[in-house]
Amino acid sequence: MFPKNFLWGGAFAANQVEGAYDEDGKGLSTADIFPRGDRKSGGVFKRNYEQIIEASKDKDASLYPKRRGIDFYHRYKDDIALFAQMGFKALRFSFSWSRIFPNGDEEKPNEKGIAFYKDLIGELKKHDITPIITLSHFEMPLHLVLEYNGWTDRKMIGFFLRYAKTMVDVFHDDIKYWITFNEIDATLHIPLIGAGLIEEKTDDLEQSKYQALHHQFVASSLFTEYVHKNYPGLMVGCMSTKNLKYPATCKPEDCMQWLKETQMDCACTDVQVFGEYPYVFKKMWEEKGITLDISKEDEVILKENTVDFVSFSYYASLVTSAEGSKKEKTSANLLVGEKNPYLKQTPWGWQIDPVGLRFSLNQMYDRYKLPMFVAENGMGTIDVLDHETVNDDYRIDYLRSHIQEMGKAIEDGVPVFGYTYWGCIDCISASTSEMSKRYGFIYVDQDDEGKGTLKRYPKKSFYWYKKAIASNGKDLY
Ligand code: BGP
Repeated sequence: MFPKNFLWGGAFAANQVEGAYDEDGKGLSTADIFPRGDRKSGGVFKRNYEQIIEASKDKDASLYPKRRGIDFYHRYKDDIALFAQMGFKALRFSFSWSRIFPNGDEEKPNEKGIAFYKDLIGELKKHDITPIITLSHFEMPLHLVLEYNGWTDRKMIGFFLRYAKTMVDVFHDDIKYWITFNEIDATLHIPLIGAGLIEEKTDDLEQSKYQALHHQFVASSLFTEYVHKNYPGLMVGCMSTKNLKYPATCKPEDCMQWLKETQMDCACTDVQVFGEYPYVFKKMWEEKGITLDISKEDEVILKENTVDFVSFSYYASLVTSAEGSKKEKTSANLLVGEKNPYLKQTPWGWQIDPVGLRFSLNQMYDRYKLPMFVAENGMGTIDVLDHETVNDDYRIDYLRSHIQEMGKAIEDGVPVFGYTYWGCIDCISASTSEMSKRYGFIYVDQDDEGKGTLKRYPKKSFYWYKKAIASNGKDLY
C-alpha cells in the first residue's frame, strides 16, 4: 500500500540535538535560554525579558539543556551511519539560523556554519538519505528577539529571507524539500518559541501574535517565490501542528464547537495553501478588536506563492465540547483538551490514537488536494536501558498501529509521500527540555542533568523499523 519510493525516515531539530551552542561562530539562539521543566510541572514556554537577559549572560550551560543537545554537532557521522543501518530514505532536520547569521541582522553569513551543514549533507548523500529541511524550527538568533521583539517587526521578513536564500543558494542541488517554519501555528500558542515575541514588550499580545504570524506568512511566501523562480523542481511545504479533536457527544452544540476548533486548527495551512486568510481568522480578529498591517502587496504575495506540499506533526488527539470547562483535561503537543475515555495515554498524558492519523490525513487531503508528508509522529515515554538495549515493545506497538493507519489513508486515496518518525534518536524534549522523555530508536546515555557517556544504544524498535522500511511498510510484526 505504500508507494515504491516512499520516504521512510526520522526527524529531529537542530536545537534539540546539536549542542555546540557557542562553537564555530554560532550566536545565542532562543533555544539556549530555556531551563528544564518536567513531566509534573509541564513544559517551559515563557520567559520574561529579565529572565532572557539573565540566561543570555549565564555561562553555566548545564542549566539550559538545549545548549548541549546530544552533541550531534560532533557525532553526526556515527549517528547518520546508524540511521543508514535502519535503511532511512530521508532525514527531516533543521538548520540552526544562528549558526549561519549569529545575530540575525548581519549582512554576511558565518562561513563555518555553512561548512558544518555542507559536511552533514555530504554524509547523508554518502548513505543515500534524502534531506528534508526546516529553516526555522523553534529557534532564531536571540539578538533578533532583544533588538526587534522577533517577528512583530516587519524587518524580520528581510532577515529571514537573507538567511533562507543563502541556504537554498548553497544547497539547491542537494535539497529538494524545504519547510519554512516548524508548526507555524506555534506563534499563536507559544509566541516566544514560535516567533521570538517577548510578551511584556507588546502593548496588545493578541494583536502582536497575529501580526508576527502575518510577517511569517509573507516571508514564507517570498521564499517560495524565490525558489519557484530560481530553482524550479524544488518543493516548498508548509508545516503545522495537527491538533485533531473529536466532539464529546453527538449533541449539536458539541459538534458546532468541534467544527469551530477544527477550522481554527486548519487556518494556518489554509493561508499557505489557498494564499488568503480564512473567514475564521477574520472573525477572530474582529472579536479580539485586532486590525493587522496587511498591505495590498502582502495579499498579492500570499496569493501568488502558495506551497507545493502539506506537512504536519501528529502525536495524539483530544476531545472538545461546548461546556468544556468542567471536563477532565489532558495535553497533546502544544494544546490542552478533554480526555478521551477510549484512548490510552503516554506518561506525559498524550492520548495514543492511531486512527486519528488516518482521520487527519483524509481530512487534510480532502481540504487541500496537495501531496501529504507526515513530518512528525512519535511516542515520548520512559525507556530503561537493559543490557545495552531497550525492550521498547510499546514503541513498536505505537509505530505499527500508526503506520497501519497511514497505509489505510493511502488506500483511501491520500497521496502520502513520506513519514519521518519524530525523535529518531533520543533528544532534548521541545517542551520540557528533558532527556527522560525518550522518543528514539536509539537510546542516548545522558540524563536530565546532562550526566552520562552520550553513548548510543539501538533499541528493539531500531531493528523493527529496519524491517518495516526494508519491506516498504509490509513487515510490521
Ligand atoms: C513538536 C515539535 C518537535 C518535538 C515534538 C515533541 O511540537 O515540532 O520539536 O519536540 O513536538 O514534543 P516534546 O519534545 O515536547 O515531547
